[in-house]
Formats: sequence, structure tokens, C-alpha cells
Amino acid sequence: MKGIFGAIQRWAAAATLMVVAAMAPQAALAHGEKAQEPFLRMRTAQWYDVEVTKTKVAVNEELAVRGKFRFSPDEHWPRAAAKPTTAFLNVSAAGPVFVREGSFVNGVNMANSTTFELGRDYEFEVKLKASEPGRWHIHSMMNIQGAGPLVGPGSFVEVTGNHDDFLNEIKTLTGETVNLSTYGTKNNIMWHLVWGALAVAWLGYWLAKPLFFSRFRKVEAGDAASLTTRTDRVAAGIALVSALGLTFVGYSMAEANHPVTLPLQSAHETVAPLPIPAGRPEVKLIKASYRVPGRAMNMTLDVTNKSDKPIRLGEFASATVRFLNPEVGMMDEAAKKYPKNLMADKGLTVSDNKPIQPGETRRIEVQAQDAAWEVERLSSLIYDPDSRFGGLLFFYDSDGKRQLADVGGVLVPTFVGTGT
Ligand SMILES: [Cu+2]
Repeated sequence: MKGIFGAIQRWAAAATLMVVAAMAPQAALAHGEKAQEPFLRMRTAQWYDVEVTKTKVAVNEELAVRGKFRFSPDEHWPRAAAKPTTAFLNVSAAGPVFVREGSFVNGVNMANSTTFELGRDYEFEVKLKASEPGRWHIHSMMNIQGAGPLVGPGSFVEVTGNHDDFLNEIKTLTGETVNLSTYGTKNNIMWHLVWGALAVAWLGYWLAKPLFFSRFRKVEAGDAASLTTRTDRVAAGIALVSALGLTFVGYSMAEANHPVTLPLQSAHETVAPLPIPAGRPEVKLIKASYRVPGRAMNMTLDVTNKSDKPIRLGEFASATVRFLNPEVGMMDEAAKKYPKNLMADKGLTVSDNKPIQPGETRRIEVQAQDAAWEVERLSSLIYDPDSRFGGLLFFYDSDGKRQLADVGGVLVPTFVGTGT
């Protein structure tokens, strides 16, 4: 009997260890990107060609998150989300583990917010400097007023070294070199202590007296006037003069030490979208359905080739998940580096892979199938009252040149079938 119990005990310990081991990386991986509603991830910002220039850096070393995004056209943009009239480009990371050195959209400095056009493409770059050692998941991110943060694909960046070595120095416009991590900290602490002391003295003076009940009784007895003594008036006068005096001294000191100050800039930037390339294919969605048991989306499309070269459909991308058509084989170096959990490298099947000739309109059946529909929690959109999807289609011509087309519309779920 003892032997059996021992075996069960050992087995239970091993099983517990296995469960813990299986759960641990999961807990470290996710930081909420999958929790966002699929309609926001699929029908707003379409991120593509996103890459992190380095995945291993030392503290103080720089890297960049760069790529492109297209805002879904008006017909696919969800009614529940505000349009990008005030938007700010950023990155999403696990706290202040990098500092942003600069961000650019189509080469324009994006220190401020801007307005983006729906249905148009933009190129971006965010330059970062590593500050905190660790393994961090970095996403490109667009903050839209009224819609929230829209994140791009996440990549892990390993930061080595020691945070104490982190140096965040800049040269001000007056030629002074300052460390932004520590600049003004002493002054800040000093003034907090000074004002704190005044506040504590003022509160202490009144709290030392008999408080609510005895005062209430005096007011009830019609003797409210006796509550404020001559000493109280003197104390109040000292507090008032001290507060005004401190304000004046602080102001004069700041003026003397920093004769030139500029306020934080909060202007609205303007940026022109990338030009629309000639010969963009025209795509009409006839119908789309999602087969729940098969984790597969089927689309019927009418594709018109508006270019002068034959084209083939190579990829469907939505919510940073990429479904590639292996028949077209666009598995280039950049695609190989793409996060594995977001890459369905054989996920796209097209009924007819023969090139669509210039001027030809062809009806094709497209299937995007992968566990990513469930793992990335996109399939839950079929339970939305507004069950629509959006995404990008990537066509390649005979020279390997890429053309993008928007796709989107109603997605009808199917709950039965063989799962193909
Ligand atoms: Cu992440």
C-alpha cells in the first residue's frame, strides 16, 4: 500500500511541476493584446512589414520598431470606434523599460498627435533606447482618441546589462547637457519638503486644539465667535504670508536659474499619406463565413486585375495574423523573422492559383485556416452584434511586386461541418 501511495505522491508532484512549467511561459507571454475585441484589431489599423531592428541589445543601446500601417477604409471601420482624427504613435512595452528617442511617420517628426486618413498607407519608425535589463515584448502601437490603443505584432527584445549604467543625456537648446533621468529631481524633492512642512505645521496647529464635538457644542450654545482667538488670527496670517512668500521665492529662483523656458509642445502635426500605387487590384467580397469546428474563414471574392502584369493572391493579413499561400511562396527573410504565433505560413488556400491576367475579373474561393483564429481570440467576433471582419490582401505580380487591397464585410458563422 505504502508503495502505491508513494507512487501517487511522486506522480502528483511531477504532474504539478509539469502544469506549473506549462503555465509559467504563458503568464509571461501575454500582456493583454489578445484581450482586445477582435473588431478593433481586425477593422482599424492594419499593420504590415513591421520589424524590430534588433532583438538583443545592451542597456543604452538603440533599436527601432519600424514598418507600415494602413487604416481600414470607412466602409470597414467599426462604427463603435472613433476615427483617427487625433492619433499618437507609440510602442507598447511592459512599463518604462525603454525610452523613446524619436518617432516618425513618413519621415515627419511625430512628437505630437496627428490626423490620419482612412484607407491610406503610412510608414513609421519609433527609435528606442534600452533602459531596463530583461526580456520585453515590444509592439508598435497607435493611440486613437475615442478608440484606444491599437497594437501591432509583438516581438521579444532581450536587454542585457545593468540599469545603473543607463544614461539618458540630452543637450538643451541653451547648450547645457542634462541627464533626463535625474534632471530636476533634487529641486523637486526640496520643494515638496518645504511645502509639505508648511502644510503639516498648518494642520498640526488646528489638530492640536479640541476638535469637532467641543466646537460643535460652542456653536450650538451661540458662542461661535469665541472659537477663533487672536493667536489663531496671527497663525493664519503667518501661514498666508509664508505661502505667498514661498511662491514668490520659488518663482524668482526658477526665473534666475532658468531664464529661458519653453512650454511642452502640444501642437497638431500634419502628415501626408503615402501615394496610392497605380494598378491596385479591385476586390469585391461576395460572401464570407467562419467555420467554427475547422477554425477556417472562407471568402468568395471577385478580383479585378487593374495592373499590366498577371497577379496572384499571396497573403491575407488581419489583426497582425498572417495567412500565407504556400503556392505563391512569399516566405522571404522578413517573413521568417515574423513572430511564429502570428504566422500561418500555409494557412491560405486559393481555389484557383492561376495568375489573374491584366484586365481580367475572376471569382476565387479563399480559405484562411489556422489555430490562430482561436489562439489569438479572433473567432469570438462571430458572437458580436456587429459580426464583420476586415483585413488586407497581398497580391504579387510576375515580377514579385506587391499590391495591397482591403477586404471586409459580414462574417457568417457555421457551427457544423467536417472542419475543412
Ligand atoms: Cu505583447
